[in-house]
Amino acid sequence: MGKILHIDCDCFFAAVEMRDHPEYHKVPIAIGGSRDRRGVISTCNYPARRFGVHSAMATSQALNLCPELILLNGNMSLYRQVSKQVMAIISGYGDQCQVVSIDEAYVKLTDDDDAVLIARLIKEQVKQLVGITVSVGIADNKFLAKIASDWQKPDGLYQVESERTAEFAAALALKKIPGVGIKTAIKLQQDGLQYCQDILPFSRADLIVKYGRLGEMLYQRSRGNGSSELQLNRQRKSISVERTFAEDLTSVDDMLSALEELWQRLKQRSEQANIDVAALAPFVKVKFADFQQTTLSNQHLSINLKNYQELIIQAQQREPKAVRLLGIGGRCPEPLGSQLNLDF
Ligand code: TTP
Ligand code: MG
Repeated sequence: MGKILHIDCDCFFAAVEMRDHPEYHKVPIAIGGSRDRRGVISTCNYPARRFGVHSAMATSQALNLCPELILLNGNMSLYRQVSKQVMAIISGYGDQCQVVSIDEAYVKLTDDDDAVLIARLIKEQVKQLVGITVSVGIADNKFLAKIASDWQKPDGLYQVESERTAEFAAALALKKIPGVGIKTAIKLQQDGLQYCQDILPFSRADLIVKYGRLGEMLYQRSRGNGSSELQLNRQRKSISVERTFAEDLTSVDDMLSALEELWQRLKQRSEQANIDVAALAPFVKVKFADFQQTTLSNQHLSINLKNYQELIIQAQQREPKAVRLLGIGGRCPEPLGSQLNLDF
């Protein structure tokens, strides 16, 4: 069976900054919003991690933990460009390559490939041509390959050999399984379940009765089972965010202030998914108090806050009714695959 490689860049945004600013090499740096504006940390380099700073932490907390932390705004278009270079190198090593986010991808190898050699070549080439390090995991499926790439970060290379799969999986903490979030992990721990080996004594049926779909997932992952099918050339047709309000919005002003929050979320989500919204056309979705729904879009507009404001004002004028849900998003203005390459 061909091996799966999972490649993940080390402290990606921070690594690009360190590459371009050698003076940041040994000092703690982070990319994130400012403390005054209640910003959060996108990521930080490894010196900063030693202070306990991590992604998604409030900037104020990060600065408390590490007062000398150098905080940078970040440069998304540069990171996207670097991401493309990394992905171009990776995709040269396997016919099947699935880009999962801005800094990670899977490659499926054939039986004849030497997985360790290819992993080393990818690491070397990214280091030489792009100037950052990646960590690579090798295993029989995507789940274990992803765990393995994290095993010896940074600049890591770790293989879970087929014959060691069961043993390796059994020793994993349940919270390491993608899809088991912190809340779920705490709930499982309260039930006396902390490691994959704690799941093994239970039958599949018992786990499903007790935990539903999570139970099925736990049954499979604790045995080291996972998919090795790559989703190829997945092109994102659209991206959107929406919110249902506890109390209906009754004025345009209410809608416009709700829009601000949606706009922040849309930007964040598209950045995380590495989608360039500049290539998409904006749309707004409005559901009224009577559950009637309308969608407004404009193929000729680009995505920015001002254009969403205009679409919302138009939607309100079309149906001046109270609003229970507001959504904004972007979709491909052209038929897929014609001119656009969304890289995702
Ligand atoms: P990750 O691969 O999760 O993190 P990382 O590359 O910074 O660090 P690691 O060495 O542990 O892999 O995410 C990739 C990039 O995505 C990261 O550099 C910044 C961005 N990001 C956010 O903006 N917010 C987040 O909460 C996370 C997790 C990542
Ligand atoms: Mg990473």
